[in-house]
Amino acid sequence: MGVYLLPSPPSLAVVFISFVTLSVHPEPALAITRHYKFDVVLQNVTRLCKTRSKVTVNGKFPGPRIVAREGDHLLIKVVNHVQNNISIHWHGIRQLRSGWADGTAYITQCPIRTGQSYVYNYTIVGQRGTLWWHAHISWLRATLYGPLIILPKLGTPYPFPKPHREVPLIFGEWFNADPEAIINQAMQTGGGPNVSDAYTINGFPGPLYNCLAKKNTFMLKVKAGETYLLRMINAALNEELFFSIAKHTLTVVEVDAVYVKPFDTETLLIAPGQTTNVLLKTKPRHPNAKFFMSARPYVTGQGTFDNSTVAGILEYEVARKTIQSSHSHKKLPIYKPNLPPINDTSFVTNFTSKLRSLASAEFPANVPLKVESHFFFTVGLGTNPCSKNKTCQGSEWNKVCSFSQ
Ligand SMILES: [Cu+2]
Repeated sequence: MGVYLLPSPPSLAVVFISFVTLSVHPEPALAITRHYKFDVVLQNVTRLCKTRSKVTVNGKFPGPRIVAREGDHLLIKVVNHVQNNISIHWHGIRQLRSGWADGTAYITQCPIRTGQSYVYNYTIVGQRGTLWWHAHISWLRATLYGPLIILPKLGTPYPFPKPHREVPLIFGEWFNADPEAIINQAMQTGGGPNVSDAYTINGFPGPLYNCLAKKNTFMLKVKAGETYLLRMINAALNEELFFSIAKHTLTVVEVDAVYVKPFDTETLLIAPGQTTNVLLKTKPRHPNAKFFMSARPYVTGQGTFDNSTVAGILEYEVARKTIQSSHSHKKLPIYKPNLPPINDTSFVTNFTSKLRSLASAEFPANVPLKVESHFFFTVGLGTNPCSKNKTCQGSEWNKVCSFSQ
């Protein structure tokens, strides 16, 4: 059972360091340098009642979170203790004048080899919100991922009510098999890769899968009458996901580390790689019920995919004085949300059309209003003919070889 809460910012250490910086320089320079160390190691992880050795950062699944402020400088030392080549990508960071720290293997850097290390060195410029980090080589991102949280500059409030607590919610996929073996097989046959065995929330598949172990479900404990900021990240490998919390409304306030015009929704859609911050206002009084927080894929194409539902549980804390009362142990009912049908494109179109810039004085929408050039985009899927005497599994028995745009 995982309870996963962010400490309320700012931490004392940050305040202290910033104060020292402030008193040395005549100009207020509130940014600081933050150091992290990522040891990439194998770790036994038990999910779906099965224990598997997985590639992790610091033995954690999902990996540790990075918390920084806008303007801060990050120094992250990644040490590779496993047999795979590794690189870590800082998803969504603009990397202004630090492209070599982007972490895309064979594009901006050679991967880190076994026994070697690399220090990612970059400054967060003009960005604040929820991003994430993940391995950027082969399918190692199946288990190597974690939140990258950028708080506003010290003393700068959010453009929405200050939440009581902040909670990262990361969606992922769990494979009982070794994800590297799955993608290697797909590369050889030219077919689609085998699908995952479960989706996860903060690494946990939840009670709808065939494993009733208590440690299989993410629990979020909340107080009545408070506002929570859920920092949602879709770290699933390929699937877009619908998400909803039974009998609760979510207010979308930020997408991909950009503030948006707040809007209320019962359900949201989050694409792989995307992040979405929502405010969750809890019920004014203890509801004597628990609530599923569920996600399942939105799919319209052909091909196989994991058609299952992950659920975490939203649970209200009981006030101290009622804990000893006789009915505190009674079984509470659990409500489940109604998610849209798997191919509900009209829901998706309606939802995405609600995403609008905040367009405030502080965060204006300075976009070009005059169209000067028109572009024609095409999207295609390439196939190679299957070589003689070989069996291929791509469309029309060819090998799927590329995706082009
Ligand atoms: Cu990415």
